[in-house]
Amino acid sequence: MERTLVLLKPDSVQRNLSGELINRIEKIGFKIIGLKLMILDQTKANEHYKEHKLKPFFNDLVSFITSGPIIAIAFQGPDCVKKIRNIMGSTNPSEASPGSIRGDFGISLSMNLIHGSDSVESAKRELKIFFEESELVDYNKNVDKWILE
Ligand code: D4T
Repeated sequence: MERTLVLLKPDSVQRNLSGELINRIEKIGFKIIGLKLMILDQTKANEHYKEHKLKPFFNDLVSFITSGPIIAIAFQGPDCVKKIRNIMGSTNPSEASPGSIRGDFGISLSMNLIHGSDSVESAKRELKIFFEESELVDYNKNVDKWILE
């Protein structure tokens, strides 16, 4: 079953939006299989954002993501990578559609609330940064039969 990494960034935690954002994703039917609150260290932040290493905003990005607690969540479900990216909305909140997370709650490009892996390959790489395989819990719910075909 497909898995993805979601990060609730420091702005979400500080603005008391964690529950709201988790709720939006959970209500789709995606299952939390791992969850932890942490302050990300520089090494993990660099590793997570390594594709942006040469971008002009890289240092600010790492400073922001390490500036306070984040919540890392592993979600599981069919097409969860694409679907979660869709409900997050565009990277820049001013271009994000109403109804999307960034459209409804964001203004700032750097403080854009949430990260979601952008492909199945990225998800596999990123999940390893935040979770040991043994920390991911695969389990059944009775409601699965109403959600999963
Ligand atoms: P993340 O990776 O945080 O889920 O965001 P996106 O996948 O939607 O967007 P991204 O990888 O292009 O950018 C990563 C991160 O950098 C911030 N950012 C981005 C920034 O501060 N300035 C910029 O000009 C851009 C393009 C926002 C998200």
